[in-house]
Amino acid sequence: GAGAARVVSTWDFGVGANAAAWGVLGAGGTALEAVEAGARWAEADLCNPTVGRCGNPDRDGVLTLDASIMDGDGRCGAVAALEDIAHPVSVARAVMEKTPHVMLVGDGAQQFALEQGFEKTPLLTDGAREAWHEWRRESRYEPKINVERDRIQRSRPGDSHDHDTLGILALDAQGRLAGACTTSGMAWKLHGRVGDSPIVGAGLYVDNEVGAATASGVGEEMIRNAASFLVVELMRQGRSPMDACREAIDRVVRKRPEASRRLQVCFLALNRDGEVGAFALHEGFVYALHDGGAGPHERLHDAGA
Ligand code: SD4
Repeated sequence: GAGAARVVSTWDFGVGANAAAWGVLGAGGTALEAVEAGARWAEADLCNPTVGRCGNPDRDGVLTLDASIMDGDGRCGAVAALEDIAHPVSVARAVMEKTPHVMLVGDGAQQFALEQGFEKTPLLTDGAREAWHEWRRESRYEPKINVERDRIQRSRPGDSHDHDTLGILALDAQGRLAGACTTSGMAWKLHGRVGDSPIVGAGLYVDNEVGAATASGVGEEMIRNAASFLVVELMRQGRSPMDACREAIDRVVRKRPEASRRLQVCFLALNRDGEVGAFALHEGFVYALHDGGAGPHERLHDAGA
């Protein structure tokens, strides 16, 4: 049995990522293998405009991907602004396991991926290209609070699926923690912009002694606050995962009260005892939890700050 094993992921499409991760965890696999499997599932999802091969491009029409992976023992790897490689999380894992480095960016990251046998594939979908042409008519960079919820609700009434950055955290049957984060970043960003997702401590942080945290939303706020590290450190000081996430949101607001009214920031945390908590600046954030129980389920999280 998988014992206390569990996996949590950001947003409602996290249900699918969790199912992929559970295929590994439920069979006694490691937390690290599980989060990679979950992130790969999201990267292959053809209807998520914020992750992987269906992502929206930057201002110049170029799709650039950011990803990170971290093991609770402190090993970590990341890639940023990677182009034309379908599974950035696996390249991040290769950076962690096969180089003396933690992070590779841009052309260098792609060169390394190709050397490792990853294939170069054009990833921009027709839908993403159309969305970019549409955006260019006004060319205004104004991230919405919960971008995809608005968009998808309009196109498919009654359907409330969110699609956004995937942050995934797992605890395996041996009590090891791991996490991964993968994204195409903020749509219509400047070419070369890197968000929080590939930055260890900002979009993801994991420490077997304490717990793990990941983030979604406008990454500049996470970087400014070293936010995922902050959540883990607050848990180290004794906060529950939920209280740690709430206090980190308070920090974001205190630093930029005006901007906070217009930006979404969401944290998700899992401690070494398997307790889960989340908090978001604005309504609309959900996460998915799979613990091998009755089935995958979503937990709706109330916002507030
Ligand atoms: C970023 N945090 O690149 C990511 C974007 C995100 O939902 O979470 N989008 O800033």
